[in-house]
Parts: sequence; structure tokens; C-alpha cells
Amino acid sequence: SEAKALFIVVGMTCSACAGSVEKAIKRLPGIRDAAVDVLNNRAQVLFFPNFVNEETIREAIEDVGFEATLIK
Ligand code: 9UX
Repeated sequence: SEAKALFIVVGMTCSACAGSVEKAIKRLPGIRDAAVDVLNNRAQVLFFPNFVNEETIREAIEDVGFEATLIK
């Protein structure tokens, strides 16, 4: 089964920032899709909870240099 997570991502200032966040998320195992919105400071992620969880995704975002908070 699939799960969804929505994060606020602080610090993205251009679309390449969003691209690097998206790439970092998609590199993780168990990710179905990721969509990062630089204008609204959001990252929406579809994932398989048997393989990855919200905290691991959050840390992957932080590892590329942005502050991330799970909101949904
Ligand atoms: Mo754009 Mo983001 O030049 O760190 S990639 S600001």
C-alpha cells in the first residue's frame, strides 16, 4: 500500500533548489513519486511505508541543505 506525506521545505529560492530536493527524495528506496513546489515551499511525496518512512524522507531533504517539517 502507498502513503502520502506533505512537508514544508524552507530555504528553496530557485527551481534548481526544488530540483535537488526532488532528486534527493527520489534517490531513496521506496519512493513512488515526489513533487516539489518552490513557490509554495512544499514537497509532496508518495511512498511505500514498508521501505521508507516520513522521518527518513525529512532527513534526506535536510541533507541537501533545507529545513523540512512534516505537516500531513
Ligand atoms: Mo538556485 Mo538553490 O541558484 O540553493 S540552486 S538558489
